[in-house]
Amino acid sequence: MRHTITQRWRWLASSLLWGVAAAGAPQAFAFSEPGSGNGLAQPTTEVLLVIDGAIQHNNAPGEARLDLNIIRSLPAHSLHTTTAVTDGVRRFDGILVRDLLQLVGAQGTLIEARALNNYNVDIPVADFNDYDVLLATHMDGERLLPSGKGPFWIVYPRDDWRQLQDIRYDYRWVWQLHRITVK
Ligand SMILES: Nc1nc2c(c(=O)[nH]1)N[C@H]1C(S)=C(S)[C@@H](COP(=O)(O)O)O[C@H]1N2
Ligand SMILES: [Mo]
Repeated sequence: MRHTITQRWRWLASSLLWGVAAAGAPQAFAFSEPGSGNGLAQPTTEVLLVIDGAIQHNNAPGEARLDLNIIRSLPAHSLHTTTAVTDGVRRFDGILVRDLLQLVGAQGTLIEARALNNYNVDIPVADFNDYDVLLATHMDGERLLPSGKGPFWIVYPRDDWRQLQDIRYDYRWVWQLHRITVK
């Protein structure tokens, strides 16, 4: 991406200001307050997923605000599976939910996954250790959009495991995911 001269100067000026603020008044600096930023990058584009609850790493008071850049910093993973709501085998791309939970230092045994349409469900964290469950960003190479199943869809490797071919797992396939609370 190309930036105008003005954008560059603005960036430089604000970097310098932040630098001075950090050097001059470290005690009063927001990022040094406990709970308002430890070890997690700040989002630089639209925040698409917020994780709160029992997490060790955050970038805002009590929560991790994640944009696509932060999410894409985790290893890419893909799987092929049929789903309950589409025809045939689909390819999904994204990241592993367990990598996401590790990124924020999740401590709990359950996650509450919440969707844009207010659907919500508790999912045992054990699922993500037992199976390569995806936080899917793409289906068949197309970005999942909020008007469909996006911005994120929790996708189980259903076709690889007989035990996942069950209604108890189907309702954990949360689409339009936008918030996770670790409990
Ligand atoms: N965002 C969102 N995700 C959701 C749902 C929902 O209503 N909204 N329904 C769940 C349920 S109950 C099931 S069984 C699966 C499959 O969806 P289906 O009810 O359309 O077959 O998606 C799950 N994910
Ligand atoms: Mo369902």
